[in-house]
Amino acid sequence: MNLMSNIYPTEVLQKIDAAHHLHPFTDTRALNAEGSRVIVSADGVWITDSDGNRILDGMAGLWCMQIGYGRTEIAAAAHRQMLDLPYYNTFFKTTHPPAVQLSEKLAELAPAHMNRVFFVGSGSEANDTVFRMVRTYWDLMGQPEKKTILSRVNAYHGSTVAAASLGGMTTMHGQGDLPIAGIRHIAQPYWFGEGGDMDPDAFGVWAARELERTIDAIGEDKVAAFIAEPIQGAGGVIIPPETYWPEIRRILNEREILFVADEVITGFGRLGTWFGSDYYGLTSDLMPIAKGLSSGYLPIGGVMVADHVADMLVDKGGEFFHGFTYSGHPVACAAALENLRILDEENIIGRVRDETAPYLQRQWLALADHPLVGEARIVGLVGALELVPVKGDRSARFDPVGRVGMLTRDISFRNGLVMRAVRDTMVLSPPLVISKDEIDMLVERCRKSLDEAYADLKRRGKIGS
Ligand code: PXG
Repeated sequence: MNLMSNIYPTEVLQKIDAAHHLHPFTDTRALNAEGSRVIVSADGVWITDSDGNRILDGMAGLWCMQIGYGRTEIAAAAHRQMLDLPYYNTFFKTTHPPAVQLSEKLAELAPAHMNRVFFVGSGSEANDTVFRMVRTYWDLMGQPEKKTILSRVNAYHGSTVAAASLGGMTTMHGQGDLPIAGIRHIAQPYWFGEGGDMDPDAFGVWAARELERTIDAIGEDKVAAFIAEPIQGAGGVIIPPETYWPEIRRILNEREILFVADEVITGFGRLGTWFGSDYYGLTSDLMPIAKGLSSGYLPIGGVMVADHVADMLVDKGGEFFHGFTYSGHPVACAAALENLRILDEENIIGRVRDETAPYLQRQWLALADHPLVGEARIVGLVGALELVPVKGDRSARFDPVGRVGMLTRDISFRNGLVMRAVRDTMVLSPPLVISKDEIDMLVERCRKSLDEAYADLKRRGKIGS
């Protein structure tokens, strides 16, 4: 092996990176002034940087590393597949065994009414596929005027043009004149930030009824679909009040629109169930998946399609003019299959549900007693802490928004724990294989980081009395 990390010291790598590498979602100028952290290896839930620091990865990479780093079985499966057939497309009346097997396995794991999958390379491609499939479906149903897709403020559905438009991130919309036409964003079920004087249950119903009000305002005959993450991840781990999904279910049952459950983060065990839809009892028509499908070992995603939609597309649709060079890439499919085998045979998701999620939950919710924390919330192995300047006052915000989150994130990194900050909300999504000992370490490092951030703010007169 002749990796650069074995040859060059950190500063040299950082310098080359600064000169040639444009990072995603990054202020490159600010990053280059600081220098990137160089990650060179990883094992289990631990990543190692080029200076030899071992850091607990509380974000599972980018919400994707379900089975933990360093599983040689995946490397072996990819290696075997590369030797047999490193690439072939699935366009021209061809297929190959890994794509066949993975589609069968996904049909087995997905809810019973979903038996077909369209393969793509990422979650963003999955949602661009959703956008075209939804409209094509209504065209085939003889209702081409049903075009508007409803989504939510602060949703994240990806970075391509349609996916970013479906998403509800205003900062993203500001770059490139998005959203594209035909998409409307309704309220998110974010009680802590936007619940006002309502209690969580009342707010959950109110936010859900935004869907109903918007369908009625636009006209049901013009609305094609509603897309939503079971729990908004990148938006700050927005766990809806308990009343939200039941009320959405009622509305969807009464209206003839498609429901798209974006399972890119909540799929493959994050909530202690195979899919977030299983956790919340949701029945969707289309289900974008990615991330945990391969535990990030190789890029792959898909759209699971409900039988009634697939039948329409297949029986009446003729050719669907859509697809990617890497749709069903054989090596990515082989890695995904091995990942699903490991998740399944090692009962990793059952262990999350019965052992590690309840164990983490107890300790995570106890962080709510910290003077910097306004709310702690968690479902399965995905959680958030709301950092606040005034405990007990949900309307108080740090000024400027986001700086305290960033400060706490940097401190946490130095303390050997990756947490992410979304504005001033700390988010957590560790690998599903995290052990109880590692959870103890995670929470201890988290609390230490909160203490240090709090002390720093206090010293500078930014918080408290
Ligand atoms: N849907 C959801 C729900 C996602 O979280 C995508 C679609 C897009 O997937 P791809 O594979 O195209 O990235 C995502 C991705 C963050 C962050 O900062 C989150 C994602 C991606 C990048 C950064 O939390 N989620």
